[in-house]
Amino acid sequence: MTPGASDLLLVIDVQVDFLPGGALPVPEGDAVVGPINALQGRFRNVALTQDWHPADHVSFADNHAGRAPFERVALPYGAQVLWPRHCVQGSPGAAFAPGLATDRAGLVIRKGLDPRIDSYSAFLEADRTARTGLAGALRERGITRVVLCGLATDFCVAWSALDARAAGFDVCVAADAVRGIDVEGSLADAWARMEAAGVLRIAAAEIG
Ligand code: VGL
Ligand code: ZN
Repeated sequence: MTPGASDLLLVIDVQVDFLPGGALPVPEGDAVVGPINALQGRFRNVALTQDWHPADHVSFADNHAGRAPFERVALPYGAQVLWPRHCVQGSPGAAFAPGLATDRAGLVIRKGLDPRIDSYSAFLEADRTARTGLAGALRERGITRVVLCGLATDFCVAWSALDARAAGFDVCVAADAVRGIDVEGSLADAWARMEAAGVLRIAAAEIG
């Protein structure tokens, strides 16, 4: 694939709290930074996302009495995994990973701002109703294909990829520029759901 004017690299949640040593570390999360920086140089259009939660966010286990991280709770919009407190707005853990190139991004989108609703997806919050505006912004820029990379494969990358498909974009995931959390088989599930939706798995070396 040779990226052109209608292709966008969408870099999901490469933030301090998702790196080893962070609040919600993704195994080998730091390994995506180098490949993503290299990929950015091949795209004219780059967008970055940040998970960006208020302190009272519903996804934080410590906001639910007697609950522990990685347990599931039922919320009005469905089942929610409870997470360690992470990516609190303006905190050091919410910052982009040190070393991640950010200068070429034309768009930075923050998600998960509503205290009552989680948002793994860069397009649509977990209530499946509230929109971030990303789909419209990409359409206005003439984007037809989205290539995803970043963290975590089985949550924010997968949900964003599926919603990009649902919004009518062609979608690829750069398989060696993502890493997963893998809670109870979530990684294999995510790849299966993406494949079924027509999301293409591509190696970073095939892009350029
Ligand atoms: C993410 C869990 C909670 C992610 C964000 O970026 O994949 N995962 N918040
Ligand atoms: Zn989050």
